[in-house]
Amino acid sequence: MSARQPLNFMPVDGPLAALDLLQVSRCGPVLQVCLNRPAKRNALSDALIRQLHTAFLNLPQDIRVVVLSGAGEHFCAGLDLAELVERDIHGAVLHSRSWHAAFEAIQFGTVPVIAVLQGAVVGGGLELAAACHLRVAEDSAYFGLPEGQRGIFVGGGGSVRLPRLIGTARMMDMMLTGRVFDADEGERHGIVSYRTAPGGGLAQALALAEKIAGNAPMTAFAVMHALPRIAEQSPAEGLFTEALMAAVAGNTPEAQGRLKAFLAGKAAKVVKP
Ligand code: 1HE
Repeated sequence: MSARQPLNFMPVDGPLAALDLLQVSRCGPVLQVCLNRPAKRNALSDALIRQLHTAFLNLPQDIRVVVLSGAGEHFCAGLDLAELVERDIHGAVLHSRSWHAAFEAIQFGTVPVIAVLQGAVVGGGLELAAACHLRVAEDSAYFGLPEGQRGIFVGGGGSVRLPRLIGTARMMDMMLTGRVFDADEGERHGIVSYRTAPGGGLAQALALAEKIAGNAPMTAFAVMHALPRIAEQSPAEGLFTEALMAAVAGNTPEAQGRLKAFLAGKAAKVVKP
């Protein structure tokens, strides 16, 4: 972890500092939340899920982007299998719902979240990555859903988010055959938004975070909250929701200021890559 941590990240105070399974630090408007159970490959225990939920419900108000990472060689080995045994049916439903609540706080929280992925991104780890808004993968990353082999099913929102990301047929293949995708395949299939060399994930995520932090907060809100909902609506409803969201976003003082700046020749043009 320390090799990946730029020097200008500072520890945080308050409730986030008390979370012993996460390492939370900040650099200006960017908060880094790092899963910190490397000895267990960042497996998601009940306590770690609770701490993730707490972290995303208590983001400092001046934070504009979160970078979610995992300490060590692997992003996350998924559900802590040591805790799976001895759970009755009611307990299992509540357990899955606790993941849903925590991951909802990520996907539909206050700021965009960029996941930095290396090594294993499997089972619940892939479900967690799917709840984030962008995914940066180092070359070492690989993606699997070993639930099929373990005799269980996804329970962290994977059946809702992953088909939308990679397609139902591909998810069926992963769960039925244990197929694992490497970073190239993950990129081709839509899991990975950006690829980097080993050790480059955090720097890439920070460069993206800087761009995102420069956006108008209402635009970030519209992208996070309106866009996925519109995608689930009928075209007629979607267009109506879009019109309302566009009117709200366009009438903020910040939008007005940005439009005037462009017209005065004071804002960046769109540049061909
Ligand atoms: C664990 C877990 C875990 C590692 N729960 N303890 N997830 C899986 O089925 C993936 C299971 N894990 C693995 O396949 C491998 O551990 C990895 C490929 C992730 C990493 O391999 P490696 O060789 O680097 O580590 P390791 O030696 O296998 O594991 C190191 C330790 O972490 C070891 O414990 P130790 O006490 O013997 O040192 C492992 O037991 C422990 N460990 N992964 C508990 N997952 C809401 S539903 C979601 C459903 C799912 O996520 S199912 C998928 C579960």
